[in-house]
Parts: sequence; structure tokens; C-alpha cells
Amino acid sequence: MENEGVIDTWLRKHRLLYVGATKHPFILSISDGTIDISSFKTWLGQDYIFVRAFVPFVASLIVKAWKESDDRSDMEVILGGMAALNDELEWFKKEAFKWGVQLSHPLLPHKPNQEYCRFLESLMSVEANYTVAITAFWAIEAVYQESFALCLGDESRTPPELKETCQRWGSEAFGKYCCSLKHIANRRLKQASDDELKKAEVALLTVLEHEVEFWNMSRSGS
Ligand code: HMH
Repeated sequence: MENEGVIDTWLRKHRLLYVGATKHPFILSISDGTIDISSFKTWLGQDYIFVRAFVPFVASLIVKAWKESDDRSDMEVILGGMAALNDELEWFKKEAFKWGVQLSHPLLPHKPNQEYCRFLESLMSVEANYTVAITAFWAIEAVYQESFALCLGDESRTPPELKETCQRWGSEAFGKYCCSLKHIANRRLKQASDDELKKAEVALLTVLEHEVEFWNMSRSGS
């Protein structure tokens, strides 16, 4: 396909892993209504920790976009994502209170979460490449978008008390934002060197693997 971007080519190549991350049993259990609420609570607490680490990652992307991007609108799109994270952290606190989940001490990241956050940190360094980091950023957001959108479909039996969570990432607005990120990543990848392309593809795979582990962790509670 002439107009197909690099990302769609990679998603086709790594389809099984992508499906594993976006249609994980944890998500399927939300959408069919069989979710064990203790798994949801584990996910909620752990994702709050993840999102806190995600903020400096997005901040580092704003710096990279400002320094390196050939398109001014990149920074505005990323800044919009950052603004949404401000809201998101407040939402986590409210939601945690609702479910009786303790977000302060002694909430500690489980190993898969720690490893995922460490990966984010590696992409935050000044040496980390903008194209590679924006590709990872898109993948991180897209997995949640696709996963939670599944829980909002007509066929889904998502428990009403989890609808708001699914709406956060599964909404059309979040979908549009992910499209903007994909557009930026594809534009950069089109001009990238072979070395950058290789690294960006590895970063995409690494995100998908971490996402699968994150769902596994939420499901098993450890
Ligand atoms: C683990 N991946 C994880 N948490 C999130 N909140 C997102 C992606 C999307 O922001």
C-alpha cells in the first residue's frame, strides 16, 4: 500500500504481540463483566504509579519536540497530552478513594511496573532519540486506547462502575489524540535513518511486551 505508514507495516508484522497487548484477558474480563474487582484495584494503584512516571517522560518529549522537531504542531499535540495527564492524576485519586485503594504509602510498584518505568526513564535521557521516543509514546497511548475502546463496544458487558475508566482511554477524543501522535511518529519514521528505524521498531515491541506484563501483573495481583 502506497500510503501506508511505517507503523501500520510494523503492526502487521507484529500482529500477534499487538493483539496480545490490546485484547488481553484482563481487558476481556472487563468487557465481558467477569472481572475480579481485586484485579481492578491492583491495576488502579499500579497505573497511578505508572502515570506519575509517565509525566516526566512526556515532559522530556516536549523538550525533544521543541529542540528537534521540524513541525511546530508536534509540541502542541504533546502539550495537550500533558494537560490531560494533569487531569488524569486527579482522576486516579478520586477513583482510588471510591474503591478504597490506598495511593500513598505503602503503595509500591510491582516488578513489571518497575521495569516499565525504567524503560521510560531510558527514553527520557538527552541522548535518547526523538523519533524513537515518540514512536514509543504513540504505542503506550494506543494500547490503552484500543484496549478500553473494546470495553465500550455494543457487545460489551462492562460493569457500569467501570465505564468511566474505559471512557477515559476508550473515548473518541482520546482516539483522535492517538491518531495525531501516530501521524507525528509516521512522519518522523519516513525520514529516519536505518539505525533510527531499527531502534524505533524495537521500542515499539518493548512497549507491547511491557503492556502485556502490566496486564498480567494486574490480573494476578503481583
Ligand atoms: C501501563 N500504559 C499503562 N498505563 C497507562 N496509563 C497508559 C499506558 C496510557 O496512558
